[in-house]
Amino acid sequence: MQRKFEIDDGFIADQNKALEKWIHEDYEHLGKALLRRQIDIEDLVAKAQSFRVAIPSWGLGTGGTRFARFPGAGEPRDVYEKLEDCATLNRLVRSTPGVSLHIPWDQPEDVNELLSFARHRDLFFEAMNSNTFQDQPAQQHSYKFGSLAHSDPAVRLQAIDHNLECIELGQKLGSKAHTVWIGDGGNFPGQQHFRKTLENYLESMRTIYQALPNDWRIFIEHKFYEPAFYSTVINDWGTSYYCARELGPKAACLVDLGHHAPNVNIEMIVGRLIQFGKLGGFHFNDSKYGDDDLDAGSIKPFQLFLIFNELVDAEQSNVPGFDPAYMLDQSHNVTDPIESLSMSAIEVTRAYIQAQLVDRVALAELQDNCDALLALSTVKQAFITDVSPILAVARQRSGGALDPIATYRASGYRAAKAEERPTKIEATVGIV
Ligand code: AOS
Ligand code: ZN
Ligand code: ZN
Repeated sequence: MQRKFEIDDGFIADQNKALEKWIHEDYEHLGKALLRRQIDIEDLVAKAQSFRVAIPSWGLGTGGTRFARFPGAGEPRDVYEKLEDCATLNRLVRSTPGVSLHIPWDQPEDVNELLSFARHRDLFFEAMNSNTFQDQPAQQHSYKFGSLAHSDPAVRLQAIDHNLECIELGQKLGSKAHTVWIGDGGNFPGQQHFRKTLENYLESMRTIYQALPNDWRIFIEHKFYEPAFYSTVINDWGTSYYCARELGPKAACLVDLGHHAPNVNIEMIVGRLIQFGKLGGFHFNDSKYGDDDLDAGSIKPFQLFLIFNELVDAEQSNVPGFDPAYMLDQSHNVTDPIESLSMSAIEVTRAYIQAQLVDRVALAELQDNCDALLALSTVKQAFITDVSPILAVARQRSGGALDPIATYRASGYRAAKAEERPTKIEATVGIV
């Protein structure tokens, strides 16, 4: 077999040498500043080192829009090449060993081969994802008018079976969760009966839930529009919460940051789901208008921080059953996916570490005393603290890069992959 190009640990260590002095100087300075706030910087490094966010297999390729897709040279052509890129990403940032697969896009011919391919690269499999929003070749029934919520029981059955196959495959791969996002909905008023379609969905999900192993969780991902433009069956967190409750303890809600109406207070939804014991996980990304699937923290970093403020608060107060799955869900149209995913992994970790800086004892007192201004500034103080040296040192101590993007570019990885992976001509456009 042809030897594939890899970024090795030695190369990363060499690249780190040039930056080490300055970063460690900044780290020392930050350590002193944090000590004045009774915060031990070493604790934060340990937290950053243990933070994990899973990579969506579909995020490794160039996404595209409804209008066009501009394939990037050297992009992965199959699940193995996606895993190669995931391994590279994880080598650089050391916080992304989990991969979330999408079936049938990533359907392996040989499950054991895929498993050992991943293990050899220190990767493992996070939540499985089903796909009943697209028709596949040779599929008996079309999902044009829905899947799990379709009016025709035969279509529903086909969609149920597909989800069961995903769970079965996931069990072989060591996954412990299944995410269900459906495209079901209507484009026009009157097209769908709201109550009937939700009842159909629930009936289908009950069958899937019954097949779920006891140590698994099923995540319900809501979305308020697209591909249906008038109504969606699982449109918001309220509907998602209702369904998760109806199904049982293994079902929980997944929050994709791009799946809410503009200006919705997402951190508050997160707080509510924590309180109700139904926060299953996240698809982190960012957006300006809709489900833009932009890099995490690129548009609204304060929102990302406020979400983590809720998560860290729950973590520190030991909320029973609190164990959300963190995943990215992005689509890259104009950037190299490995670079964008590195940035996002770093930004999500940044928000997590910044949220650790909130003085929660002081905040609780300010809240009790109705001191709105100082409560805000307590939260803001954490957000404006530049924790970059903590993130860099954490990566370095785990064997990763002080500057992942510079190291990646210096390695020539993408150019090497362009040689190894001659592009397939693809006419497809768009990814959701
Ligand atoms: C769709 O908008 C959702 O975000 C899903 O998570 C979807 O499965 C994923 O984006 C892959 O297409
Ligand atoms: Zn998503
Ligand atoms: Zn989405």
